[in-house]
Amino acid sequence: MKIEAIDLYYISQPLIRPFVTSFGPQLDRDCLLLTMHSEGLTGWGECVATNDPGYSYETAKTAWHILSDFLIPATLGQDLQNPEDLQSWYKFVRGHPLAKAALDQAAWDLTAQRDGRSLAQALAEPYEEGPRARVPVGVSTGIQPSIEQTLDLIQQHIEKGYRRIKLKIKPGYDVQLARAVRQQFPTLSFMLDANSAYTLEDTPTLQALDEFDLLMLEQPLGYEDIYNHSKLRPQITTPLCLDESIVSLDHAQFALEIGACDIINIKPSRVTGWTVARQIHDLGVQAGAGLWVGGMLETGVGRAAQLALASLPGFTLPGDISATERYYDPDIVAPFVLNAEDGTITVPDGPGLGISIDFARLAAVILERKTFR
Ligand code: OSB
Ligand code: MG
Repeated sequence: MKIEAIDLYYISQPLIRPFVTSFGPQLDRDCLLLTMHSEGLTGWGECVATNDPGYSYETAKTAWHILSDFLIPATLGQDLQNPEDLQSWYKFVRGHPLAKAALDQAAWDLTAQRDGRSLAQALAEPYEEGPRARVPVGVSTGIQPSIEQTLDLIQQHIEKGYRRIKLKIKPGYDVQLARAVRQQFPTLSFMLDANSAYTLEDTPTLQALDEFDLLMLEQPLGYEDIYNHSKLRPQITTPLCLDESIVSLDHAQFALEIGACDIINIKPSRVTGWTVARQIHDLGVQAGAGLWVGGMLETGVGRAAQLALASLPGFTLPGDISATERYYDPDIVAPFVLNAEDGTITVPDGPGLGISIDFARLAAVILERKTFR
């Protein structure tokens, strides 16, 4: 498939509620969308880099630059056979996984449409079992103004049908929070995400979390660290999960070999996209690691692709893939809803991403657009 044109969009949508993490609050969610055109088909990709370089060094604006000046020119006119082809096209650009992942997603969408199958079916090709029709999901809540409000919010999510809750923590807002949650919800499956807010010196605090029977503790230490996590892990009984530190297949291998984690949160965009995400999935399965699909407050475009990835057999833990109504109202894509009876979301089964774009809504949130051909 010759890649004939690419449209790039900078969009900004208000979040339904501010998302507060250890690196600050977020009220409006900026991101990039792109479309890749070939043979009358259109593949969609989302770049989850956002307003500020809090979670990643990339922002929507750095991604705009890297995409416009380097990645898109290296894509136009190429003959796309398989989405894996992109790995060699982008070798000359170091880093910038979030920018690369937008093109990777569009290429997976485009080739799956060409082959008349869903993205989930395309991703599941190497495995004997097909993609799951529904995947278990959980909800990730930002830091609330008080513990009281956190408990209320958890109750609301449970009533909606969510069966796994993730809470953000930061130093000074951790053990007390976990104790209150466990007291109120004795059997709740819940976990904590520190987004790199601690150091090894905080080991006693992290050990104090052991008694609350957490599903896992996500990324307590440095965002580039693997080694210190391997030192922390034997000192706590809570399963340790890495997010920020796993930026490539190599890093996943380092982490698993030196015993830095029990579980990996695989965010496709953090690792340049779905090709590498699936490689890490395979490595994780081989190593006996727990796996789940992470989220970046995606629009429906990215959400569809998260769901497709999460349908692979190794993703045994609920993903950070909540219903659309938790993020945007309305979204630019027809909403994804929670199946309250089993705490899952149904994986799209139409061709490619299987989404329908609300073009009127999209037009209303675009701040800038550019066509490349
Ligand atoms: O650390 O997992 C994270 C959102 C933005 C940046 C980083 C993270 C998150 C989430 C939200 O936890 C997950 C979601 O999309 O619901
Ligand atoms: Mg995280």
